Amino acid sequence: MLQANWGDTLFTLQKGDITQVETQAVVNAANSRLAGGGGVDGAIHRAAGPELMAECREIGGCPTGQAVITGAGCMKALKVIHTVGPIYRGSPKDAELLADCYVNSLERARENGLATVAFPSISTGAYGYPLDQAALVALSAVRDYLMAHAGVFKEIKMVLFDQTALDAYQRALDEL
Ligand code: AR6
Repeated sequence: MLQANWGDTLFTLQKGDITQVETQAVVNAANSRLAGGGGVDGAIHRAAGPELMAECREIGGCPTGQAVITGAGCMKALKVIHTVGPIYRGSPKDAELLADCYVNSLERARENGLATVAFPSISTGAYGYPLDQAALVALSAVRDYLMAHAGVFKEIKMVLFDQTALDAYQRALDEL
């Protein structure tokens, strides 16, 4: 399955580069200093230009599991929502913090009246969260939020960078 309808919101899985996706809000998998880095964070900062780093510097940081919002520099999106995933340790706290990332990002989007949001697979690169487990946590958190906030969003997309990630999220969606 590549899509679902949760609380009147279309939820889709797609493969691609999140900086190229049509969406009002792009979620970034940042670090707690909002200092930029590799992976999707690096790609978003490259696409947005230096304005994004200037805004991040002004905010200063973001605790794990929380989310902050900035402009999107020269990207087509209106806003970037920076969230900080947990570094995977294999403790029960990991799933809680990862779910918080999705919930708090959706909260920032809702507060700012953004109807479409694109997420990357948070914590599954440099932060080492096993893909299959992360996919289940991500999808249940998004599903529960959308069911509890019916009609708030038009579309939520998960943008997976490669086929392995897309397959893992597809399996998780079938399992839910
Ligand atoms: N579009 C969509 N997904 C992408 C893209 C892209 N352009 N590029 C990479 N991914 P990661 P994390 C996927 O490491 O694990 C940074 O240095 C990638 O294949 O970007 O949360 C930050 O500054 C993987 O599946 O984020 C932090 O220090 C997923 O995005 C740290 O890494 C997440 O991988 C955060 O680590």
